[in-house]
Amino acid sequence: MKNKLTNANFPMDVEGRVYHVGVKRGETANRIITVGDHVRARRIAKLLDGPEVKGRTVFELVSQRGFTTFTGTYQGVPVSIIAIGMGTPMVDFLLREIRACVEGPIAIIRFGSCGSLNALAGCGDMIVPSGAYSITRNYDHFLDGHDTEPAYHFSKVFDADPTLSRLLAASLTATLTANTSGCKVITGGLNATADSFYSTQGRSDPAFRDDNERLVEEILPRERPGTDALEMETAALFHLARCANPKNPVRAAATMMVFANRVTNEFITPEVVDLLEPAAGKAVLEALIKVELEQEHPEKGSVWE
Ligand code: R1P
Ligand code: URA
Repeated sequence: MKNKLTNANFPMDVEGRVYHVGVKRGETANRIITVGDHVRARRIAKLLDGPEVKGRTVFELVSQRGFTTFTGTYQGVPVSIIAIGMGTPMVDFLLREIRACVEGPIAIIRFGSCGSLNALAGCGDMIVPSGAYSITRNYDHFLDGHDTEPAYHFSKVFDADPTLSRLLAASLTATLTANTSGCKVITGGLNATADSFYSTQGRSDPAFRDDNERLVEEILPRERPGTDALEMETAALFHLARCANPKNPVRAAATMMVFANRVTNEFITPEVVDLLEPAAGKAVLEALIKVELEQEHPEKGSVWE
């Protein structure tokens, strides 16, 4: 951060740039795709309208805290693609700080990767969950005398926006059937958002005590049947969208590429990712521009005008 910050409650610099994402008003659109990986974000940004449409290149900003924002138009509609890195705190930074920079309703789609718990969702398939919940490690369980407490906590389910999810599933089905061989789109199940790639996703690691041997195969299917995907951000997004002030709503949906199949223990190859990411990215953009948003407020002097 180059400039002095004002307001300790919600820090911004003198230009109005938010503290972690680094953007200011006019640099992010009401329609947003969020991903973990900045390489994926750049791949999707390549699909945005070129200078021949608006006479300017796509806006790009890498913040000091590792958020990468691209803003431009897709088929003439303003959109932003924002890479946030990994984990639920990054979702919290993203949504709160973008909210402070965007007037009116927000539509946001997370386009991530996941581990699949569904034998029918193999590596290279896409999942569109109807809702998401969190799995968090109960630190107390690991204290002496507390091991009768459960080691992992399951939240209740937070729903995806049904309209945005339907548009997303339809767009993925249409685009991927045309572009990639044999990719399936799995809808209607749940997504589990874990606070670790390792312990809370049931991966064994002899270097640490995790008490997670029964987590994925036994406890999770009993606690939350119908779970298709395990990843690290979506429940935070759906939860915070639900908590948004209804005067300024946030509509959130998600799709995940299956990178790991936890039933068969397979991992996706880089060649399949190279094929899938741009094709699915295009489908996500197409769903995002279709959703109706009341009172979209184009900022004066915004980077897409
Ligand atoms: C773990 O490898 C990361 O991959 C998944 C998880 O949610 C976690 O962020 O999503 P992204 O590929 O979007 O980062
Ligand atoms: N992302 C995750 O969080 N878990 C996986 O197994 C694969 C991708």
